[in-house]
Amino acid sequence: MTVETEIPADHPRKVSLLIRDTIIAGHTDHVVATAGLLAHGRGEAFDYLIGEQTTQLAEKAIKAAVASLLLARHPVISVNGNTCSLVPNDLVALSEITRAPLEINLFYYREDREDAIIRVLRTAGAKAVLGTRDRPSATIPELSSNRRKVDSEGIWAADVVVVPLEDGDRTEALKSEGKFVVAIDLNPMSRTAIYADITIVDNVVRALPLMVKYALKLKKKPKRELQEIVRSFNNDQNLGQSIRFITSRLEELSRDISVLRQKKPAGVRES
Ligand code: PTJ
Repeated sequence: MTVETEIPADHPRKVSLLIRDTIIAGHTDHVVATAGLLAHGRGEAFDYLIGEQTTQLAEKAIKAAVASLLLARHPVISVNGNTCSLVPNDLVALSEITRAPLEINLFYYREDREDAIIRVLRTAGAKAVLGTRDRPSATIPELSSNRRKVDSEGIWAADVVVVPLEDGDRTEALKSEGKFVVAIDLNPMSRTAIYADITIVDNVVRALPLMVKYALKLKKKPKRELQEIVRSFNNDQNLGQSIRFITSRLEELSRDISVLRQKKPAGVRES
């Protein structure tokens, strides 16, 4: 990957700039769509609102999401350009631990993008990648975008589908096909977020490594316990609390903006 700029080690926004550089490099290498750069900017803005941290609410959603993957008959992890560029190693690790194949599914489909994404996933250790043009495919009738074409042995046959960082229409379509949808989206008000069964309101760069950690931990738990974790999760409630988290954080900041000058992010943890 080609990195655009030297980022000084002491830059206060170093992590954010490094992530941004990864996305830009992904775009140069044809992994990330041009619109993916804009999507990333939108994500950055929402990440700022939650204090660039994994909230306890997101962690609860991560736990439920991983439990649902471990309980699934046929789980699949959908991969787009942004996710592939940001967290290829974690995608492969999560796929292996949960036995959920990776399937490339692009909104802005181009053959060179598909090839570039396969290369990155294979370099990260992926043994099999579904959704490629040489694979058997099926069509999701409710969708008119490129995303309608899915792998016959992947998303088409899946009972649980993970959709990290998506545009708005696919979750509804997957739901009408009877799938259980896990979304990762920093915007708790997006169409993807509100139609998914479990929405993780967090940055994929933090959420995916945590999902891997929970997958290793929960894999050892009995089925009963996993079922209880999924059953007790309420997505509407979690999204509502995520919005409240943002508003109360903003209210606190509006009373004392100086906390933003401190080194640590000014996050308000929910109890
Ligand atoms: O690679 P492709 O062709 O499949 O295209 C992928 C993009 C992302 C370009 C496409 O799905 C798209 O246009 O998405 P949207 O409509 O811009 O929506 C992206 C959503 O993801 C928005 O709600 C963002 O806030 C959110 N988002 C952006 N970056 C992140 C994120 N959520 C979690 N982690 C991020 N790093």
